[in-house]
Amino acid sequence: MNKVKSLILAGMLAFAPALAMSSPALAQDNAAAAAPAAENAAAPADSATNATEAAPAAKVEAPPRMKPTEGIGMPRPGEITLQQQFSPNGHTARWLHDQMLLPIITFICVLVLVLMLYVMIRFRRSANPTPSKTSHNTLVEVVWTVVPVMILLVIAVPSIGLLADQYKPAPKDAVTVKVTGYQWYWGYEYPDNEIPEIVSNMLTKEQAAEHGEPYLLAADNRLVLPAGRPIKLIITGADVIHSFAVPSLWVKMDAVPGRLNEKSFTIEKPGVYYGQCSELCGARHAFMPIAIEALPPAQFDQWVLSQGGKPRAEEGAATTAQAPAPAAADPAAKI
Ligand SMILES: [Cu+2]
Repeated sequence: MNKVKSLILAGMLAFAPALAMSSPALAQDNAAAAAPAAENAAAPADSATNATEAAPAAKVEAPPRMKPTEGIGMPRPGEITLQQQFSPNGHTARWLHDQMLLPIITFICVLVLVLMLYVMIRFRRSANPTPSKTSHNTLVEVVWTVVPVMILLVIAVPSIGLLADQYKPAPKDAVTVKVTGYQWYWGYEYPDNEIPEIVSNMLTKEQAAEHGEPYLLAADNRLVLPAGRPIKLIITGADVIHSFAVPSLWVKMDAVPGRLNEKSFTIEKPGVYYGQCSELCGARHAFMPIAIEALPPAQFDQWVLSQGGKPRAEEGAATTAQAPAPAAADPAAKI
């Protein structure tokens, strides 16, 4: 019904040909135009506003463009450790790095330094003119073999567990997005939601400042994903090897031409998370950022509709009723 209405309305506005030809593309433009307009209501958008005025009557409006939180989902000045994490694997990884590897490395470095200083001072030629000729000591040799093995074993347990988790296949109800790396921008396609590829380019310095976003990380069309639902990215490259990397979500996967790489993860909190291409891919490698906008599930469905896409049946059910819904919606998934 809505579509019929929209066509009539659009026809009256003499937009009919454009709408019929490329309605998803137009919706995308609308979303992009609506976002800045919502952000600074004082500054009226120009010609694009006409399109957005026509749209709400017929189409679902995209949720307003989310503002990033300073220091969240982006690097902070002077930061030396990993970024704050927003996915389960990210927490494990950061714990492994900060609580386990770093203390062990520090302890070993300090121990070796102290031993060397002791040897250099205590056994220098003037203090120890006739050196010992001892060449073997069974106890010491056993200790310095067994202790490192034990340390490696202790590290191996959480490390291999994390490695396995990182390659765990996504569950069936995961939201699937095909990510394509191009020289030098990203394309995001939602095959299950029937949303064709959305192209994402970097914002200029002026545009980024206008939107209150970090330059070199902000993008015009973000990769919109639901928070709290499992996500499956199918990652590929169109020309050369790129790498899709978002540090705060513990996501990094090469985008290789002719190959489909898979990455699954869950975003714990709604927010804006930034990343960059992390494989040297040519002249403008530094200018193809990744911006992920994680929306609450209901808003994500709204966004899918605003793009002319279809929220999947089980996703819709999950948003209306929280906890028991996924189990109840399972039979629907088989249809
Ligand atoms: Cu690159």
